[in-house]
Amino acid sequence: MTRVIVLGADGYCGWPTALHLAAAGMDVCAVDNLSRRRWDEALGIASLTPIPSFETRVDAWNEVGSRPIQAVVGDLLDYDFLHDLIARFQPDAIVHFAEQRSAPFSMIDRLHATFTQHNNVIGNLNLLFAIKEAAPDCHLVKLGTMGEYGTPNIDIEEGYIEIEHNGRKDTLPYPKQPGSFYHLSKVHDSHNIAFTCRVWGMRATDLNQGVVYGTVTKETQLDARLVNRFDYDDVYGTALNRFCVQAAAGEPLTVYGSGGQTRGYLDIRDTVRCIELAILNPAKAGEMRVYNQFTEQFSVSQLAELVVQAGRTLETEVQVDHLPNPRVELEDHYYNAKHSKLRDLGLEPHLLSDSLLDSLLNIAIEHRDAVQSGSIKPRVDWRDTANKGLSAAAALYDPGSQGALRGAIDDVTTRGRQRDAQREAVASFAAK
Ligand code: NAD
Ligand code: USQ
Repeated sequence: MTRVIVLGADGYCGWPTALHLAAAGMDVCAVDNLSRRRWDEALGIASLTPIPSFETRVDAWNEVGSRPIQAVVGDLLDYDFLHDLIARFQPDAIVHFAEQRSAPFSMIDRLHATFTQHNNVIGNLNLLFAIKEAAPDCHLVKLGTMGEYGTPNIDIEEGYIEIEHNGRKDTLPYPKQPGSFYHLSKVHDSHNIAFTCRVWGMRATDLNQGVVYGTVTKETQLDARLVNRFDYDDVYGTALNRFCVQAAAGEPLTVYGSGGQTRGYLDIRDTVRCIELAILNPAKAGEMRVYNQFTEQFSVSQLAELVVQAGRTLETEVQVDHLPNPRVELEDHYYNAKHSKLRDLGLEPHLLSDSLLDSLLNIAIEHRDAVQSGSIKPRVDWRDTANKGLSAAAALYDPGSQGALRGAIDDVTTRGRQRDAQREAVASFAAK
């Protein structure tokens, strides 16, 4: 039986992945520090779909799912917790989703930038040490991002590129030109992982995922309490999901700048399958594999046009606004990224179709009364080092403690009695 720890299992990608892996017959331990729920509160934003507590959704799965999962609340920044978890559970694979993943969040101000890099880089580094010390043969499946590469004027390869220079050739990591302090944190993670593969013989797969859309998977549909989050706000909402909610709420679509920004996109149902495929086909000892995890490329304007068309079939008139771009990014550029390796392993993509767009729009329409109109317009300007509108969130941070969100997550992570309860939970799961 394959034993898997899913880190970040209360999140948008982690939750449906934990369920999917359990349904596929794996022993799943779902871990999260629940910090994302706190960040949402601090920013005054919320998932469009009403997600129950972590405990409630896990209980619901254990009632209706084909194979139960175990849940543990814990923080990757707490090394003792992480080491203990891995030592006791002895996973074959660890899927690492547990990072601060919003580019706009990381660009709010200095505190959000330092917090993002601290949480992501140190959390990932702790994980590498814990795997090496407690389960060195375990396969790390790490979520990276297509945004690590930026938008170069040449084809993007899957992780590595053969270069000829002054008559000599080598295969080297593909150059990185990330577009935010968040995307930079992923580049730092990739370097740390590659180094430990080289030096300690770790086995790792870095999945450079594109922008994910959709919210429903086979497993989340089984019960209303299993509903996945659906972010549409300016900080955590991603392009297509945002556009569907904007259309449902009768707001114009927020295309930034001219809209020629092109990225790789994939359906959440393909995210969960890609993770399964990576686990079923592990990297070799000492190998740092890189797969580009997306299925289709679109420009932002193309996505907006698709939503306008889908609106027509639902008799909803959709307007498109071209807003001054709050980000610093190329709006008219070459983009051709390779993405065949997951297909070669057996991925059968769910391509963006009219029916998917209709169903996404219908979910958005069903919940449109919950849309907070103040969360739609972009509030984070890449050129500003102190984006005032969101400074309330900074009250959660303790500037004296390396930017970590200590105060706000103390009550849900590994302090005092809770740490003991966690150890018991891990021990009882490991004993099963
Ligand atoms: P999310 O914010 O919905 O989920 C991340 C989860 O990790 C949250 O539940 C959060 O509480 C948890 N977490 C964060 N820091 C933690 C820590 N230190 N210890 C324990 N738990 C912690 O994000 P998501 O959209 O599910 O993204 C998951 C991963 O996939 C991220 O690494 C992200 O960079 C990557 N990714 C996401 C997308 C996308 O479109 N959503 C695209 C490409 C890559
Ligand atoms: N955009 C708009 N209007 C919007 C929102 C976004 O025009 O209302 C544009 C952005 O300017 C950008 C593109 O759409 O050019 C994608 O933006 P996004 O917010 O959908 O995605 P991004 O910030 O890149 O981040 C998301 C996830 C992140 C993941 C990344 C994959 O939040 O975790 O790493 O997608 S990738 O883009 O491939 O790097």
